[in-house]
Amino acid sequence: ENLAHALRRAIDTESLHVLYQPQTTIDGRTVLSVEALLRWTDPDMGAISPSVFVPIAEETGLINDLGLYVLRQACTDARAWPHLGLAVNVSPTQFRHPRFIDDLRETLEQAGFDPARLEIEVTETVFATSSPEVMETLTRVQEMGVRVALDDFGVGYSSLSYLRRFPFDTLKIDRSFIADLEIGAHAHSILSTIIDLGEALGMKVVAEGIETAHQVAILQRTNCDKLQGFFMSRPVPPEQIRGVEDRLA
Ligand code: G
Ligand code: G
Ligand code: MN
Ligand code: NA
Repeated sequence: ENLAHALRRAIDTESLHVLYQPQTTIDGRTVLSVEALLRWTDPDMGAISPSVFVPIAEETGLINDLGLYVLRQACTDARAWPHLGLAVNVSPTQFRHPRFIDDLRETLEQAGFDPARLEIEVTETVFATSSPEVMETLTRVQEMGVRVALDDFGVGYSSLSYLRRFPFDTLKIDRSFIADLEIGAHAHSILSTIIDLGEALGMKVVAEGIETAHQVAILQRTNCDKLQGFFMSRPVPPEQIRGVEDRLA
């Protein structure tokens, strides 16, 4: 309740900010795109994680304004890196909102942003209700020239059935599969099999949560397309992106 009010105020006063985490080639040296990650620091409560306030925004109907705020901010910031793609998280409720397609189109037009640079990331909970509307929205997003990534792939109940039914452009393998590389005996086989599955279905595959040079070395021997994780770069403010590119190269 209090948190919802504070969040409403933060949206209205534009006091939320967006960090960007690079997604690189599999040698970890060339930045190809960035993922926008929302941050909220309340003057009284301090830093509040999106894993806390996004669910609140979903419950209180603030999610559409919040989602548009991020999209607008990210499209504006990303003008400074015309050579990079931009990934933006879209919550399930926002994706299913009847206005989502119109809002997305208007935001891109107003920002003068090339839809081909944008990829939205959705989690599989969106597809749990296999309504015709969800497929319709997915199709219309793609017709606009915007790509769609399935985020946190592999941790849900029926990940494989969603892959079969929905034509995602990109598969983002959940970071737990990367973390498992250090411990699980079969982790390597599971990971490379997921990557090959994505490739076979014509999708780009992104491995997230890369934290060590050892993990980079393993991923380099697979068909994975992009890496993302703290080892290359933590999420950074927009003015630091150029510096990260220079450091990695
Ligand atoms: O960046 P961090 O690891 O704190 O993010 C925690 C969770 O919040 C992740 O699941 C991430 O996808 C989500 N998240 C971060 N930024 C956004 C955003 O702008 N919109 C939505 N819907 N989720 C976000
Ligand atoms: O659910 P989603 O993939 O959108 O979540 C992105 C979140 O993952 C961000 O909040 C980001 O801070 C976090 N993240 C990014 N890279 C790493 C990493 O290498 N390790 C861990 N533990 N978290 C990461
Ligand atoms: Mn994401
Ligand atoms: Na993820």
